[in-house]
Amino acid sequence: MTLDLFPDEPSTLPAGSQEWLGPQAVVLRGRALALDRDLVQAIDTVTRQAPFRHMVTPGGQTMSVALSSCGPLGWVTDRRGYRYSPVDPQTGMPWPAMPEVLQDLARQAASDAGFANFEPDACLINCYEPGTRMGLHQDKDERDLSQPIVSVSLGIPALFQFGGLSRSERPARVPLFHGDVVVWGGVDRLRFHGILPMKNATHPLLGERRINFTFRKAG
Ligand code: MD3
Ligand code: FE
Repeated sequence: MTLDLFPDEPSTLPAGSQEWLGPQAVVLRGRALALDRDLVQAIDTVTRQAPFRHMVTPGGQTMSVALSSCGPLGWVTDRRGYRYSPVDPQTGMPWPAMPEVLQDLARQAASDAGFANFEPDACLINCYEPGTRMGLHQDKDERDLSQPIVSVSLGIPALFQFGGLSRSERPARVPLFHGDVVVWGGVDRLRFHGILPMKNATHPLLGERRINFTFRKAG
């Protein structure tokens, strides 16, 4: 028999491997695995204060993905548009503080990927259930687009779409698993991207959910 050193990861994608999706976009497989329990604790702490909610886009569509945020700025959308806000519109309170475990992970991962001194001021937390999706979009609401974005995936797997600088370019499909971290910056920062409709699955820590953190320097 063979010993499974990485029971949470498919054997073809060993924890610790790096996959470059572009000149300045890299998947760090399993980079957050050892922290997973602390990260789940951080989700609970944040979402007790700023519960997951389904926001409405300027076009009037309710998002299938539920969102929360922590840190000095949070991302919000309503009929008036997309923006970063220092307060949670649902409570009128500042967003919860960014837990240290999240801040440290984001800084470390950015630095591993070649982006020194990343200081995120916004952490969006997306919650996906089976059937939910995030359509192709660009992230361009941040003030300084020279700053990277760090993303951390937990829970059930997703198929990520990684496109080009125009919507018409056919996107590549990249599976993202529990514990994967991705860093995007520089020439890859404005690529169109999305998440295909989530398949049914269950994860031992998170049940029928996928949680994705994205760390940004928004202000
Ligand atoms: C590529 N979230 O919150 S994270 C988002 O898995 C978002 O929840 C997806 O897209 C998710 O805006 C994907 C990966 C990601 C984030 C930002 C990017 C990929 C990116 C910015 C530029 C290019
Ligand atoms: Fe995005």
